[in-house]
Amino acid sequence: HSADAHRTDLMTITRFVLNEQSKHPESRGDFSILLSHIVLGCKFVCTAVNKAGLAKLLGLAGETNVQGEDQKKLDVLSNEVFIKALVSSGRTCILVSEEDEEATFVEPAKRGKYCVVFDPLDGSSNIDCGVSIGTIFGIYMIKDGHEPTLDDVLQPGKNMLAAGYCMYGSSCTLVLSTGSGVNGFTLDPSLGEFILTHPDIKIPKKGKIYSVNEGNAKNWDGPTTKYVQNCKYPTDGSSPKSLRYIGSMVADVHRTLLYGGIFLYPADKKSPNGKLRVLYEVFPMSFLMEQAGGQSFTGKQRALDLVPKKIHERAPIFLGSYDDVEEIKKLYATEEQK
Ligand code: P6P
Repeated sequence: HSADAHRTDLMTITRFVLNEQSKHPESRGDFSILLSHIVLGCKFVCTAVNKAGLAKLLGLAGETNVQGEDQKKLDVLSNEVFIKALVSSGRTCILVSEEDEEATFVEPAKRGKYCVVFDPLDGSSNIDCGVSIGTIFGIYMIKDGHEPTLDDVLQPGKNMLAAGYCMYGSSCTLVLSTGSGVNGFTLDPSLGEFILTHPDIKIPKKGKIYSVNEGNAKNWDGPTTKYVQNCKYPTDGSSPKSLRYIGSMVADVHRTLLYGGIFLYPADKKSPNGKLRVLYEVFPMSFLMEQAGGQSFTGKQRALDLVPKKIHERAPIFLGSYDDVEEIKKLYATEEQK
C-alpha cells in the first residue's frame, strides 16, 4: 500500500515550495508566489518549445506564418513570457535577462523585494536539431529598502536565495534549490503539474565524464590543457574518462549533476573570460552544484564569491563533482606559484 500512497500522495512543486515556506513562519509567502510565477513561465515555454518543430512545419514560431507575419523567435517569445510573468507576480523589482541589454526596473506599483536574473532559453541555437535546451534563473533579495539600483543585482552568487533550471527535452524537468539541497521535478502534462521525481539530488563525489568543447583546445591555458590531457591519458593507472559534450549548458550540467563528472568552459586566448555569463549561467549552476555537494571554480576563485561589475559579464567555469574540480584547482594553484 506504500506504493499506492506514493501514487496518490502527489508532491507537486507548489506543495513542495509551500512546505519549504512553512519552515519560515515569518514568511508572508512572497517567495512562494514568485516561484509559482517562474513555474508558470516554464510551463508556457515547455509547450512552445515542444511545438517548435511542428510550428516550423506550420510556419509559426520563428517563421512567417500563413498570414505572412513574422512569428517571434522562441527565445524572444520566452523572454517576453518570463518578463510578463515576473512583473505580474508583484514580487520583483529588478529583472536581468540574457535577451535584454539593459536591466528591467519594475514600476513602483508592481514592485516587490526580489531581483531575478535569467536566461529564458539557453542553448536556443540547438532548437532546430531537437537538442535539449533550458531556462536558467537565480533569485536575490534587494539589498535594503532604498530605490532599487543595479547594485541590488550585482551581488556575489553566494547571496542568491534560490536558483534553478528547467530543461526542455524528452521530458520537462525543473531542478531547484532554495538553499537547503536540490530537488528535481518532472512536468506531468496531463496534470499540468511539476511532480517531485528527483528528491534531494547529490552529485557523485567523483565522476568518469569530462565535458568541454575540445575544438577550443588550441587556445587553452596550461592548467586546462594539462587537466584534459590527464582525463585522456591518466598517469595514475586509472582508466581514461569519457567525453560528453552536448553544447547546451542546461543539458550538460543536468547530466553532470545526475551522473557526476566535470563541465568546463575555460578561458582561452580568444575569450579571456570564457563564454558563459556570470549572473544567469555561472551563478545559478554553481549554486546548484554546491547545494548538491559538488563545487564550482573560475580558475582563480570559488565561482559564487565573484562580484560581478556588469550584468552581462562572463567568467570561465569548472563545475561538477567535488574531487574532479579539486584536481583542476590544484593545477591552477601550481600555475599561480610559478
Ligand atoms: P560552444 C549555448 O549557446 C551556450 O550558451 C551554452 O548553452 C553552451 O554550454 C555553450 O554556449 C556552448 O558553447 O562554444 O561550445 O558552442
